[in-house]
Amino acid sequence: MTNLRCSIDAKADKHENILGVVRYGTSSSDPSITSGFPVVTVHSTARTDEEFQEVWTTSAPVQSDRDGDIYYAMDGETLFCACRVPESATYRDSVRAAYESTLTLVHNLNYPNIFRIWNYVSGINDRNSSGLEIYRDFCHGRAEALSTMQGQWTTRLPAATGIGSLSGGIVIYCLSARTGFPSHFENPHQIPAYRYPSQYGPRSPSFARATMVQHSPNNTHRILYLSGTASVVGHETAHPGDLRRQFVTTMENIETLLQSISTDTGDPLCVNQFRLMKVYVRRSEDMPLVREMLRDALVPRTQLRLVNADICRSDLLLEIEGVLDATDVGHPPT
Ligand code: 3EB
Repeated sequence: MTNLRCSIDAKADKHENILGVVRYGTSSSDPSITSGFPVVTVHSTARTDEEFQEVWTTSAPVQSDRDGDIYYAMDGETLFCACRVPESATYRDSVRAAYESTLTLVHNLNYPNIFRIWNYVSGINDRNSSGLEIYRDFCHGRAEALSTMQGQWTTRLPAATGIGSLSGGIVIYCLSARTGFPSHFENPHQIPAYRYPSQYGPRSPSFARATMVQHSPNNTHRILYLSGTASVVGHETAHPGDLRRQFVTTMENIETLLQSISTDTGDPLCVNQFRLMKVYVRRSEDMPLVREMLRDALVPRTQLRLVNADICRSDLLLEIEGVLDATDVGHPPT
């Protein structure tokens, strides 16, 4: 086992073992291998003062390469891979192909347990050339590919984020484990996304609400990857148009989920264990209020970034994802 870590704005120092760097910046560009590690760019902002990067490092030496359009790096236990689906009139076929290639690659490299996926979709709430919302078009192709996974595929779906970006088509990056024993969790107050009714599109979104992974020997280092979480109760949007209430419901969803996972696993989990939190806010004018509400909810060691982005449902104003250290007791540092 190796020690996987994520930091925001850490210098991507080539003396470290870097599995991947995700730049949230002012333009889109193709993924690449740069200085020996994959770099992928999400066009998330028009403002240079809002740029940041997410750096995934590990305790073991890394090998990187590319296979077709997929750029990847691996350390013997964790595989980071990234690709970009170019801007297109419809996405179903190209997204299905990208996901199929990713599934084939993780299988061939023998890192078969995908535990976290991010999808940044430009024009997510716009319509494709057939009049279908781009997010729904994307979900269609994703579900077609993931449903080919062996066994009961819905029980193997990892934590995910599906969110808007400003340009560049669809950027997909994921983390997959050789062992890691990922376990996936659902929120008792939310219908599993893969069972959302057909009013939300031809195929349901394919993800679990959270995934727990063991990143060290003897089960001593467990990390919880929280999917994008929003103000959805059952399958419906709660409090459309009301930012404060959506924030409260989103935090309640996170707390309910953490409580339920605690009961299942015996790991006491709470919001103090967030090491990293990314918060997507639809309207830029809401960002100061969101920042203020979060200040009261978080401990200082949580690395926090707010991103002005469209959310996959046009009535959602905010979405929160993060990484929690499940083996930390969760008390604020003294
Ligand atoms: C929701 O609860 C909000 O399509 O990958 C959250 C996380 C959402 C991931 C995805 C969508 C996705 O349905 C939307």
